[in-house]
Amino acid sequence: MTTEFPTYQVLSPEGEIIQPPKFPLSDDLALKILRAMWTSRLVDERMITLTRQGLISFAMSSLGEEGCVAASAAALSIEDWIYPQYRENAAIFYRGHPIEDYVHHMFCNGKDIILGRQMPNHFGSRQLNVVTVSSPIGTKMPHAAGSAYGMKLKGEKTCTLVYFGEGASSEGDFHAGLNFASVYKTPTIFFCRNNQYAISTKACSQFQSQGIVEKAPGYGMAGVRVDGNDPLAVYSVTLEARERAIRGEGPTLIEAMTYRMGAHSTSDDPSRYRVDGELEKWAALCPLDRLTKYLEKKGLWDLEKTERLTQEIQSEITRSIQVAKSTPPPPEESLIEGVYKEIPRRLLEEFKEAHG
Ligand SMILES: Cc1ncc(C[n+]2csc(CCOP(=O)(O)OP(=O)(O)O)c2C)c(N)n1
Ligand SMILES: [Mg+2]
Repeated sequence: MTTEFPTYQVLSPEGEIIQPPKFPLSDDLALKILRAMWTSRLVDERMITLTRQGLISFAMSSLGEEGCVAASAAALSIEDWIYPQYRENAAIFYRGHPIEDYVHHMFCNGKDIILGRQMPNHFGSRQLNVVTVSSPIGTKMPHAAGSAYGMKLKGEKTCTLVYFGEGASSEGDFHAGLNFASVYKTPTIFFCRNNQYAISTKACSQFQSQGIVEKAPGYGMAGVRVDGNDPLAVYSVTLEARERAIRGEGPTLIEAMTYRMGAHSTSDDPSRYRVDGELEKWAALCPLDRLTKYLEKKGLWDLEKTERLTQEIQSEITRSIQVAKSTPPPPEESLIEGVYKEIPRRLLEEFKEAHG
């Protein structure tokens, strides 16, 4: 990596403060981040098991990336809009999204807020200002720039944050989103999770630049590279980017260096392309262990607390799965409703023909 964009780090892998952060994280928020990280980790694990049991069709995991997601979400205000790519359920859990609602969505049943109109793992929440995931990669970047421009025009003191993987930077929407945001100085945070892979494509085959943050000067915007497995560092740089946005100084590109420790999705087998020793190296840098050690050193956490918290989350997941299993599928009419103000005659005819 170049020296122009060194990797900002606050915590060592052993949870020691290496340098005090510019924006310190309060103990309350650190504990809230830890809970969101555990929720994400355990929910993902159980959803993957459900795919193997044939109960749901698809799941993705944020294993190893929960730290950068929960800590960046913690730096925002609830009025700020979040645009997830898909590996960011820690952000919606941080905002208080109930596990049960998430599980209904994964089952695509009648209580799924999008009524099964998308694949599982396309979560979102209107109340929590988290825009639903959509499958085409990169499409959220112009949306985040545009809606932030709207906030600016209305004089609101809010911003948007869009998450994306390093692979998404190869899409035209990346350029369109960053350029628009920079030209119009929109209050947008472009948060890249550089987890080293886009499915099986390694980052070094994805772009010739050193990384993603090197592109920030080209767009004339602020950029920072951060250790994505260091929640204290991520919180600090995201809060700084938010303050810059609210002051009217425009967008920031954050590149969080992390690693996708799980498979891309339940349709992927990473053993076919992972480099030997890589997983072990990153496992030693696990953000959940790092934050836990930091809190233990402060006397705020211990093994018993971990056991209590994980049991509480597990039983909530189990209860949610039971409810979701016995919830009926979405009404058939939802196939044609919710898009047009008035359902076109042709669609109605097709629906009647199919459903007698
Ligand atoms: C426009 C588009 N092209 C290709 C795909 C297939 N696809 C889904 S995820 C993915 C990889 C994205 O990698 P990255 O942005 O690094 O995110 P990560 O999965 O690593 O979190 C690809 C190519 C897609 N969904 N949309
Ligand atoms: Mg990636």
